[in-house]
This record gives sequence, C-alpha cells and structure tokens, in this order.
Amino acid sequence: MRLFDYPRPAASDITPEGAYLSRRATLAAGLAGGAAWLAGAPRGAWADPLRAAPGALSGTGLTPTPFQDATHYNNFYEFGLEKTDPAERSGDFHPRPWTVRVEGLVARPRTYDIDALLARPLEERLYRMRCVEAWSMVIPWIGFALADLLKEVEPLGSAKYVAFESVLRPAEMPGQDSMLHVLDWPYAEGLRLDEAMHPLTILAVGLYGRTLPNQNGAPVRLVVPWKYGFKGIKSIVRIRLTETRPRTAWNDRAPDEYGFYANVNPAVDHPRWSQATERPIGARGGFFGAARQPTLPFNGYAEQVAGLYAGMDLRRNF
Ligand SMILES: Nc1nc2c(c(=O)[nH]1)N[C@H]1C(S)=C(S)[C@@H](COP(=O)(O)O)O[C@H]1N2
Ligand SMILES: [Mo]
Repeated sequence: MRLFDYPRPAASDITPEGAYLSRRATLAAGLAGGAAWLAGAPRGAWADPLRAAPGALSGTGLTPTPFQDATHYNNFYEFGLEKTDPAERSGDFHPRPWTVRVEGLVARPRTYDIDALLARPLEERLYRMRCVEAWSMVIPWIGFALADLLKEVEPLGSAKYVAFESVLRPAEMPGQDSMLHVLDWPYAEGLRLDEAMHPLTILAVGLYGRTLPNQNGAPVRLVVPWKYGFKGIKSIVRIRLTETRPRTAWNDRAPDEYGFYANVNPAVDHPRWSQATERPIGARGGFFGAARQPTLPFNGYAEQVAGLYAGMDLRRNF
C-alpha cells in the first residue's frame, strides 16, 4: 500500500505549527514502526508529499475530497449543529491524554493508551463516505483494522455485538453543554460482531497523511465505509462486546429514520428525502457546481460486504 496523491495541507491549516510537528512525529513513528506497506518507500519519505503513479490512487478510481472540505464541513453534534461548528468550536478539546477501554464479553479486557494505538502498524485507506443526509466525500484515512484490536482482547463465544461510546466532556464540547438536547450523550454506536471484524472496518487515527483533527473525531474514530456516516462514531473512549444489540444514538432519537444497520442503500429512501443520489462535497463541477451522482448499493462495497446480509430483508433491516 502507498500513500495517495493529494495536495498536502499546510500545517497551519488546523493546528499551531509546534503542536502539529510533535504530533506528526508521533504519527510518523507509528507509520514507520512495522508498517510493511511502507517497506519500499525511501526513509523519511512519509514526511514529504509522496507521489503515487498518475491516476493510480491505488486503482480505486476515486478522487479525494479537498482537505479543506473534509475538515470544515463536518457533523459532530457535540460541538454544534452547523457544518462549520466542529472546526470552529473544537479548539479547546483535548484529545490527549486519552485511553480506550475494550471490555465486556472478552477474555482479556484491556485499556489502550492512545500512544500505543498510534504506534501500531498503520495503513492508509481511501474510502467513500456517504452521509445519511445525501452528501458524500472521499477520504484518505490512516488507521488499522478494528478486527486486529478485537482479536487481542479475545471475544467470547457469547459476544454478538460491539458497542462504541464517545467521550462525555461537556466542559470542552459546547453541544453537550447546550440546553438544546439533540441526542442522549454520550454518542453511542454499534455493529454486529461480524461487521466489526470485517477487514474494511477500521479505527482511524489520521487522515490526509496526518493526525486526526479534533473536528474529524480525534484522537480515534470508527470508519465503516459501506454504512451511513453516522455509524462512524468519533472520539471513542469505550468499546464493549455484548450479547444483545446495543443502544445507538440516532436510532434512539428517531428509529423510523435511522436504522441500526444503516447500510448505504439507494433503494430505501429516508422518510424525508431520496437516497438514490448524493451531492459530492468539494467536487469540481461546471458553473453550477458538481452534479449529483448516483448512490451505490453498500456505498460501492457490495462485492466485499453484501454476503454479511444474505437472506436479510434490507428494507426492514434498514
Ligand atoms: N461522536 C459523534 N460521532 C459522529 C457524529 C457526531 O455527531 N458525534 N456524526 C456522525 C455523522 S452524521 C457523520 S456524517 C460523520 C462525519 O464525519 P466527518 O465529519 O469526519 O466527515 O461522523 C459521525 N460520527
Ligand atoms: Mo451523517
């Protein structure tokens, strides 16, 4: 695997230079530490813009969303409801120190320090991202397979689901502190164990070759590319294996609009809008902007994941 070819953001885009450099050093150390896919790259190449072969993009045919859009058009209700709120209002959020507790129906419950997670072999994945609100992006994530982490804690035979919980920190998250009670905090999400173990499911600690910005879910968030974006829970502090289906924030809020499965499905409309097409954010278009594009079953990952749902009614289990 190689880093994709996209314009590298300036360090000043999101963090003070000093903080960026030290965090980048940490991330680079993680990338260098045992990342087999980097073996062919010259030493120190990671810090520089790496150039993939023209048009290669690892054969995905996907063009990454501009960094500026991916980091300034966000959903992160802990910081407010507007798309610009997370970038503008997450400056006082501290993604360090940080731990992630992995527990529940496992033989070896464990607390991971964020530095240990960053020191794992990391890889880059260029994934489509489809929000349930019918817009989309293409984001180069940096992270590792959730399955690798789950195997370390040794799930018991009784474990059927994985529950995820975001941090609860109203003092640093104005949306949690607000009188406007949009969701029951902390934000919660869940997957079936087989979905969580699927090789496409990752925990991301970075994007666009750098540490995850606060607004994108620092320091670690879930990415499940065949599901609507709300499944990709941000700023995770707890992962719990359970026998029964866990509560999830959006399903609690409006079960008829946001299903537990939330697989991207152009054939099943949201009660208030069509899911057949999507608006690619930041894509260059003509005078009137980029045209809408068709939404793909399982967001384009049907070949890899449709088998997980064999025999299920995807209209009922939406
Ligand atoms: N904790 C938490 N996680 C969250 C959300 C949120 O409000 N809070 N929003 C979700 C939604 S609706 C989407 S589309 C994605 C957006 O991720 P991005 O801002 O990195 O593109 O994050 C998801 N994860
Ligand atoms: Mo979303």
